[in-house]
Amino acid sequence: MITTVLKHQPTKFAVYARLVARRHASAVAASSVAAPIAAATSATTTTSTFELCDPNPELVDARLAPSNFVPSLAVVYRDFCTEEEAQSLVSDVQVCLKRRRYEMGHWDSVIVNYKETELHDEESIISSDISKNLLDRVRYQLQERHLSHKDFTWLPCHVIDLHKDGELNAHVDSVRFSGDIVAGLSLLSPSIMRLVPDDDGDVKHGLVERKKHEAAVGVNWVDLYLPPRSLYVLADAGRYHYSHQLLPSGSVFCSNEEEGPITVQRDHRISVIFRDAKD
Ligand SMILES: O=C(O)CCC(=O)C(=O)O
Repeated sequence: MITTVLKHQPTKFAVYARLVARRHASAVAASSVAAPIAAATSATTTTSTFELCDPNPELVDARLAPSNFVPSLAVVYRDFCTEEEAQSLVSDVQVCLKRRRYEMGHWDSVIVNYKETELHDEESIISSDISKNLLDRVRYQLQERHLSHKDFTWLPCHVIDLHKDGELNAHVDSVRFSGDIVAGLSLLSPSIMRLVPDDDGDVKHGLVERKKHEAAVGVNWVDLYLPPRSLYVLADAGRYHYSHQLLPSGSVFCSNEEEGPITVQRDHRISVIFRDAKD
């Protein structure tokens, strides 16, 4: 249950521009969260126009961030998609997910009680135009606001279905295939994502190692509140030098005294994750 509603609504401005949306075209194998084995090798282009969104800084609690943290490293866009778009995308991805069982992982897994798939054949899996348009709009936002400085190729979207009682523990995404951003569309349930400085820039294997690391880095962290239908982006150092995790249900988010705390009950959550391929 959300006990307090954050006040600010997103400010949007109309920027209509020509879109060159890169689409992955390679077939890839399924991946795990910590070490995706996907690779995108070629791209096709399409032309569309979309409205760009501005981020919602009130959804980021950086009060205990390290002094070199800058807002562009972790951004959340509230209400990135409409209810209709969210429902459409959930229905499309559930066609793939319903054939799978929740995986429990082993005792110190990064992710527990989850299903996952990769949209390596996005054109055929995503059947509705509403969902297709939404995925293109996300890519356009990421391309224009977070990746405009470089030429890149998209990896196939990665979909995670996290059970209400599932866990997504602290990790840094593998740098083997994935590039400068990790961005996710959060569907169905709210959650809090915590970033903790991790200068090794690589996955901490094993619960003991992760706990030791957390103890060593002390109290520095950044929390992102991810309401359903929001889009988060971890960019550059936010992706390479901070681990990310979802806090347990019942955790509290508070970005400043004025907004007040909100208690976030995490339920069944689906996320659609976008990554650029490593250069
Ligand atoms: O479900 C999410 O939004 C987070 C996914 C994640 O941590 C990852 O793919 O590395």
